Amino acid sequence: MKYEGIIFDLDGVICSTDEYHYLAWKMLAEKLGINDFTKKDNERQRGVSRMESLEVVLEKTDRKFTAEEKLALATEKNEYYKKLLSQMSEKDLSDEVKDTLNAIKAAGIKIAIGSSSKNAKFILTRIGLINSFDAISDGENITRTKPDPQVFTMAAEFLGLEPGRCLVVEDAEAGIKAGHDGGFDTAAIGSATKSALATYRLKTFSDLKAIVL
Ligand code: B16
Ligand code: MG
Repeated sequence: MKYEGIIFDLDGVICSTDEYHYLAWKMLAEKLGINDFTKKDNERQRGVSRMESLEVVLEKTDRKFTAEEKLALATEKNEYYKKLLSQMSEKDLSDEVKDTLNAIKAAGIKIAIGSSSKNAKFILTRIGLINSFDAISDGENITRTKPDPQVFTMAAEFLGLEPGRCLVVEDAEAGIKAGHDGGFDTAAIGSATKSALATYRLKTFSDLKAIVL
């Protein structure tokens, strides 16, 4: 087996919560009178922390905010985001993702989540995957978000594997850099395929099977 463990990013890889992040930031932007927050701006928010994501929005206004006000804005965005998440169910997990994860597990390969999000366990519960992974490394156990490798090195540690034995699957350029800098091979999907650092590029999630099985 080429890899003993696969570490999956969550938002934009396992499920489409990346779209909800975008919608929630757009709601906040519009409340601040910023009407030109676009998907292109949102690309820079993939994988990075909530507070860094807020700065991407605030670059688009001349208004100045104190640290306390910024915290309140990030909390407000998270409330919009959680409202969108609470409407999710097992129907938001695609058959392609479910079948691919099952095939990887059946081959005896360990699987983990490596997500910057503090909402990761809530999302996994909504889509019925909370008990499906051998380890979960997320925004609750890290001090630095992607592009720092910490979330992935901790996931590998939780699996009891060396980074060189694991593959990281990511939709964010920041996540590919994190995987690369942590000594992992990486499989890029979606916008992360632009990254020159990716080991593999997936057209669709199930392409993983040809790489790892
Ligand atoms: P939260 P991932 C990341 O999740 C998102 O891509 C990123 O846009 C977000 O800012 C970050 O989680 C923190 O999320 O506000 O929910 O704690 O892609 O690493 O699964
Ligand atoms: Mg992601």
